[in-house]
Amino acid sequence: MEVSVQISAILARTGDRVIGDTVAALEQRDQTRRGVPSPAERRRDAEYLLELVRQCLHQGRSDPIITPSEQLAADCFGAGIDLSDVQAAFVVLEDVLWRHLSAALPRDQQLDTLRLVNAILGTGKDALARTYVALAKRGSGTVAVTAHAGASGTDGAHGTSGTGGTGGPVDAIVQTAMQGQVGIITLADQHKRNALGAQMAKSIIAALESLRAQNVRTIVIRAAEGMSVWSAGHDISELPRGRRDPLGYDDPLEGLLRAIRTFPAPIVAMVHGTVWGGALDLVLSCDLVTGDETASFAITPANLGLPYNTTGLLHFVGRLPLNLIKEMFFTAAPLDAQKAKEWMVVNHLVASDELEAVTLELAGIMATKSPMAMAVIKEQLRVLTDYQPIAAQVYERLQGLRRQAYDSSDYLEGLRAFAEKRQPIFRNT
Ligand code: KGJ
Repeated sequence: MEVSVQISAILARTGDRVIGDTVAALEQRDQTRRGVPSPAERRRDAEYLLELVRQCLHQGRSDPIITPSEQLAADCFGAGIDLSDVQAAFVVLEDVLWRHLSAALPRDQQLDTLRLVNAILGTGKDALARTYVALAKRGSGTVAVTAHAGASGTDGAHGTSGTGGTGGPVDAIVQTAMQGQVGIITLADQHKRNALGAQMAKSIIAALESLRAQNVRTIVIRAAEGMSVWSAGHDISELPRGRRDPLGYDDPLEGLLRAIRTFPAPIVAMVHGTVWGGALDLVLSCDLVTGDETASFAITPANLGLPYNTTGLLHFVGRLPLNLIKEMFFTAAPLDAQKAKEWMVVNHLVASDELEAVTLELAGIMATKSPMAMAVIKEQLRVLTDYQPIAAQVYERLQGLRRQAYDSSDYLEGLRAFAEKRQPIFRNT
């Protein structure tokens, strides 16, 4: 039986107890506070939230929880209620549901169930946090918020976004979940092999913002289960066709790299599968890397005739030995998992079936450490490795050399060859 159907059946039997336990846990949590909701109000809220979870399970998607969560955030913001208080009901219900469901389900279905429940309530929490933060930024209680991909949200701040206008983690290209204080960002664009185009980059940035609003302590970035490509790198179809810097400051991938490097908490790249081009820049921009035997890493601008940007090269220089950087850039050949371990591209190389557990354990340890100390150390290390003072004249010379390359016929040939699925023929013109 499908897990969501089975969960619905369990909820039909235990729904009342779930609500009772949720109300009791919230009451206990708020014993010392003043102005808290009455038990009847709590019961009504828990019933409402559980009903939304039921609707999501029924429809096999998490959209039904988005709009009500946005509305809830707007109501609470208007009433001056703290974001963490609003989120408490989601967090507590997640916990209570998990206890009830794991007691009623066989062991082999527990992980899928946990993921499903986390995904649904995570979407609700995302929508809640996104709306609340947007309202707080604008200082008003009236703002239209939309959660769907491609639609314009507040300040461009989408939480999870999907392809083709379907929002919510069940079918979104970027999904977020919280496990304790560890945030998990899952890249799930199987169709484009998690290529890092504008939509994907914006969605990951929005996911970071949403997790930040939930006081995340550590983040894990991973590809969706079953994917053999972690990420195919920059979306090549979105690269400019000559006469414009392909990796300029405003390129969405560049913005994403900055968001990761400046995020004030450790980010772990958990790599199962192959990593290509700009995705390697992303992996190296994360603070730690874990991987399994399927992990491989390639940096491929030489296949496209693309002049990599100086900031990007600095990311590599700050992280890897120069001879390895040169071999990887000049051959564009993937570095296999074992070599990646030897060259310290990955901190931990483990078997596939241990990767998630090892990564979450590592993230969990960091989540218990001082957030302030970690944030400042991360920023110090970034500043120490990101900046290389060069004279304006020297930088302009490098830009001029790069311009010759991206204005060349070879660059266009590289892009054409990729689109036509053939080897490029470079003529050095
Ligand atoms: N950009 C845009 N579309 C992509 C990309 C990409 N990077 N990678 C894959 N796709 C599209 C393909 O065109 C296919 O579209 C679909 O995803 C599945 O790919 O033909 P369509 O279905 O419309 P494919 O090749 O059929 O999948 P696999 O056989 O599983 O191979 C996966 C690979 C990742 C090995 C393969 O797609 C590949 O080699 N992709 C390009 C990898 C790469 O060199 N990326 C680096 C891009 N360059 C950079 O990031 C940068 C910054 N750079 O400086 O070079």
